[in-house]
Amino acid sequence: MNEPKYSIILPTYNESENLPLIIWLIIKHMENENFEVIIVDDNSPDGTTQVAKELQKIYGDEKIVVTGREKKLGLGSAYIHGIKFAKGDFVVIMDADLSHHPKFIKQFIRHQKENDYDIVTGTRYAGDGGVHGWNIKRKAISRTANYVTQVLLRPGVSDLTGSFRLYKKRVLEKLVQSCISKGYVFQMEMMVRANQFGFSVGEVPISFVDRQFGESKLGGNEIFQFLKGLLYLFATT
Ligand SMILES: Nc1nc2c(ncn2[C@@H]2O[C@H](COP(=O)(O)OP(=O)(O)O)[C@@H](O)[C@H]2O)c(=O)[nH]1
Ligand SMILES: *[C@@H]1O[C@H](CO)[C@@H](O)[C@H](O)[C@H]1NC(C)=O
Ligand SMILES: [Mg+2]
Repeated sequence: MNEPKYSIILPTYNESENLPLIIWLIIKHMENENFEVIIVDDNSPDGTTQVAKELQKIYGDEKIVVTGREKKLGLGSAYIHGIKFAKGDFVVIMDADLSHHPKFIKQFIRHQKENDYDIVTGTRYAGDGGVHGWNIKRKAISRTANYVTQVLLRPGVSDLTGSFRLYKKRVLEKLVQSCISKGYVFQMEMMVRANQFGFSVGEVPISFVDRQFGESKLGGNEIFQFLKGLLYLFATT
């Protein structure tokens, strides 16, 4: 096949209720594309790995790759782990909790092709983009994190803390090698570094919908780590 291949990395922790639906939606919306899904599950106590393996039986191990670590080691390192298994020319990173709708992936692909972008990022903060289902506090945290980063680092991208993106694989590899932060600040650092390296970034407005099942892993410590990471980047770039 001459079509480019897309590797979709899905990091999961306690996503057993969401996984069957997100996989079904990906397969539905990636019709006619050459792709694989790489599930990176950190031995979730709710049995996500077992669900992933069942899905692998249904859809085949060409389409669904199941991998992970012994314990919860964080989102940033889950991406790094997943990339090692990616056989595609492009990597799509998205959450598994249905906050990122797979229907947008084809828009990312189309936009990437138009200008040969190195990265296409979903944005909640431009065009028709938006956030649904978050309370005021969570909206404020996200907006503030985004705004403060815009002011301090001027990366030229409207959504810095989102994680729904498409990357050329070699670009993503270079970025993860050069990123030092872990946790939530990682998404933001990736865009700051992309800007430094001169990678081209396209944007596609997305609607982000808060999860219906399971719990968010964002807590006070993540917010503290984000601020620490942001100040570190501000001081060093
Ligand atoms: N493998 C792995 N996945 C994680 C970890 N932390 C979060 N995730 C997954 O990363 C995605 C985003 O996490 P989520 O808790 O929804 O964050 P939020 O949307 O910012 O509240 C989801 O698919 C989670 O299951 C982790 O430590 N390891
Ligand atoms: C994961 O699920 C288990 C029970 O299935 C629960 O005890 C634990 O707190 C959950 N962890 C997170 C981070 O959601
Ligand atoms: Mg979420």
